[in-house]
Amino acid sequence: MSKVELLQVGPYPTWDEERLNASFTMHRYFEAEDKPVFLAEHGANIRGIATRGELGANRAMIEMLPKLEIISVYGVGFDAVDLAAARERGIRVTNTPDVLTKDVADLGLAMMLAQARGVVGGESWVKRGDWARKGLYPLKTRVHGKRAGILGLGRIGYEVAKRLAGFDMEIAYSDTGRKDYAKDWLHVADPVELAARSDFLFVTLAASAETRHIVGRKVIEALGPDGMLINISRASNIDEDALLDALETRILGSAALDVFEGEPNLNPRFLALDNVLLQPHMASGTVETRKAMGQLVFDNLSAHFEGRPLPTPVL
Ligand code: 8YV
Repeated sequence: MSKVELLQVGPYPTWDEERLNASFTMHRYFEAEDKPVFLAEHGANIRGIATRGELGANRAMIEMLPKLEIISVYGVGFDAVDLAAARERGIRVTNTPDVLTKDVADLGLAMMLAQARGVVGGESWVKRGDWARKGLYPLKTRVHGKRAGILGLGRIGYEVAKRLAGFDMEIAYSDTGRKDYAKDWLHVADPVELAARSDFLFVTLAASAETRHIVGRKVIEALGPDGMLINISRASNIDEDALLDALETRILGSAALDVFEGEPNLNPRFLALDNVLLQPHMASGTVETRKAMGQLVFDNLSAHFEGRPLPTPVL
């Protein structure tokens, strides 16, 4: 029997590519020079899309695939998939929740600590010989005991808060309502109010059209010149122009960011700043988690084409 044909939107680690290639015919979209021509050539027989969180599948792509049945996302975020287009045609969508939650939270904490304590600058201080030449490294900011705000207390926000509790921080969160699993933490409905009472504001919201630019000028100004914004969700949750303006003028103290509009080609204004920590969208990037994510992508596709229930459906 011939193998089911899939569209592969972006590269995966070798172990995932080998497993997918063994079971499916993979059409490597990301290597095609002329993408519309590639879709016109191969689209007719493609029954599934294997994509990544940040790459998704837009309406134009979905419409070029008349036999499409399933979109399997390597990532928890499915905001880049046009769900309306999928729903209209009864196309299933899956993601990879849970397996990445703790790694994403770990990186959020690492970013806060690294940025507050100047870990990256400290290493340059040693390597550039400044320690011997100039003396002691400039003093940095304390983390423990400070006030943390979590914008979005879902799975990732909850794991961030749990870790912050270990640093004796005062924890508050904004979400659609009070969460019964967050009894020790203060619920603050308004994100501006949350920012105003935070030294460190973590953005851990699942992104959607409704949350676009939820962190805008008002939230950023409320966080203020001593505050730090940490984003481990999606760039669309933040008004990037407002953020850049505030960082440049020091209306906001600093930021630690793992995600950017137009990544990997981020706004060059970020590169000129000395009050940001920039990470290459790697919060889920451990071997252990990426292996589990790849397995789930494969398991969802296999289950669908073998007529079994999907392990982690979105639609
Ligand atoms: C990416 C992510 O999918 O989980 C998400 O939503 O954005 C990430 O895990 C990952 O970078 C692989 O591309």
